[in-house]
Amino acid sequence: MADYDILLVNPPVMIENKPEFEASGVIFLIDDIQISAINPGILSIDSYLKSHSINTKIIDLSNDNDYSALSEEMGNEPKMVGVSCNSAFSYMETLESLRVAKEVYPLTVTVAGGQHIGMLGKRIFMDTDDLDVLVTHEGEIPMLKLYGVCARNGIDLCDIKGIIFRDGRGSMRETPLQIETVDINDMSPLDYESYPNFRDFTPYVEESRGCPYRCEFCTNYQMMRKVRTKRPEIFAEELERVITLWGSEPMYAILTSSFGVSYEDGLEKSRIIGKKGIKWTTEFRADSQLGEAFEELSENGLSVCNIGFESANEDILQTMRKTREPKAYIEAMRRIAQKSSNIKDTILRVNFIFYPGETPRTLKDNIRFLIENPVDSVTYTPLVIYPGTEIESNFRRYEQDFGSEIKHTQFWDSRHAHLCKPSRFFSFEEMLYLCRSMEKLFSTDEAWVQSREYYYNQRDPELHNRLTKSRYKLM
Ligand code: B12
Repeated sequence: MADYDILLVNPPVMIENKPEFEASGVIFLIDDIQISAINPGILSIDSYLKSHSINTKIIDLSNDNDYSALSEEMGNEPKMVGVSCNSAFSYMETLESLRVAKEVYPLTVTVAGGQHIGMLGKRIFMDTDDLDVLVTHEGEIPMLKLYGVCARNGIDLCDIKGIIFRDGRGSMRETPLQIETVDINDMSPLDYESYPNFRDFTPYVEESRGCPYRCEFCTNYQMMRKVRTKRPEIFAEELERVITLWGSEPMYAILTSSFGVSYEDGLEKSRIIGKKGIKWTTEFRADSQLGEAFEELSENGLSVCNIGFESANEDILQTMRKTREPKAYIEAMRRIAQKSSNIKDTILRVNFIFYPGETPRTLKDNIRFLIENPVDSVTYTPLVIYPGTEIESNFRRYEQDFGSEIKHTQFWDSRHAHLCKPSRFFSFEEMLYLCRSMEKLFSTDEAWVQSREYYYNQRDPELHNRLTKSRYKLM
């Protein structure tokens, strides 16, 4: 009798190999502080399976330096082990977790899924023999069906949509992709207490899933397709439960690709949070109508407002497919920055990407924008090209048009994600230095630190000091 039937694993981060160089403040995790966020995909799958009376267990290795907890926690041969790979920075570690699982129990069915690995598709099977099934998109329904097949000792996986597996003869099989997604309003509530040491992580409520926009550099549209928003009353119930578990002290993350895709809905949810008197953070687009309600969001406790602005240059915005109306988009960002200058209680953090096609003129536009419209904190990251994004297939054109070049190094190649030389005007190294310098020049020290604290274990008493030190860490 197994201790549990399905073990779900959040693997370690970047312990297999380290980058050959460092870039801007956020692409690489700071050496001595590990990101401390619940893996929301794992928790969602776990809660969904439990609601179907399946015995599951989560282990989180994201702050570990080895896999010993995995071999120790395998129990009496679970039927399935599911490993989540939501970023390239845990890819090698996902492969190793699969290897450890197979080594301990060769007959256990290994499954992987997540934002990074799902988009890799068949390519993953070239990197490992230890994976039985890859779930390419959302995991709740495929995991339930896979369990059904395993529990019956069945072998026919072909009825499960959106999976890739090796059949009995070792050939690769891919089932038709017709994404089956859960209704996030109808799912039983997340079982946060199942997540080991959940109080050490940032509390969160999932507000919506999916994104209607199709930015060239993002996987979300490919991965989730439909946007699904949680109804305010369901959101309120979940928030209530989370606050009961974590209390009102920590900063809460409201998880979404873009908060309040519908303006009224977003505003209503902010009022719900406001009544609870907690601090919270979320992200929305520069042209979201919510920008107009910035004062009210702040009064409702929004403490760190992330805006995925990406660029103040119209051509770059169009290359990215961020917007079809770049002028209006930049103006909307300007209005948010101006509103924010009169508001003390909310840190405005604005994200930029150093993109293929940048020239001195495009960079000057960003510098001019930030001088004219100071914000509290800036995140300036080189583009990372992830599998499954449209830019992955468009890149050849950028090589010709802009002189962009993929940077091949052992670290990035092994993880199937890539940095690039952006254009014939900027070398790779110049880009890295410029990104880091832009963050230093246009963020205040205090806001830069405060806008990152919630990524990490908020109960760590030394966290603030260590983050402050890392801001000026030399490359
Ligand atoms: C919120 C968020 C964060 C938060 C974490 C939130 C928290 N827990 O509090 C923070 C800010 C901490 C964060 C950090 C990082 N993030 Co982030 N993050 C997101 C974001 C915006 C939303 C994630 C979300 O809400 N998911 C909701 C859940 C339900 O969906 P899900 O995680 O995809 O899970 C589903 C499927 O993927 C699948 N699945 C997942 N695991 C498994 C496992 C199995 C076995 C199966 C079958 C299926 C399966 O099923 C799940 C349920 O349907 C996504 C982009 C997006 N819109 O999704 C980026 C995203 C995941 N992040 C990304 C990155 C790069 C990072 C960082 C590396 C950034 C950095 N430089 O520091 C770090 C790494 C963190 C880490 N520990 O590895 C990238 C990953 C791209 C890639 N291919 O590598 C994404 C896709 C954004 C992008 N650039 O396009 N992130």
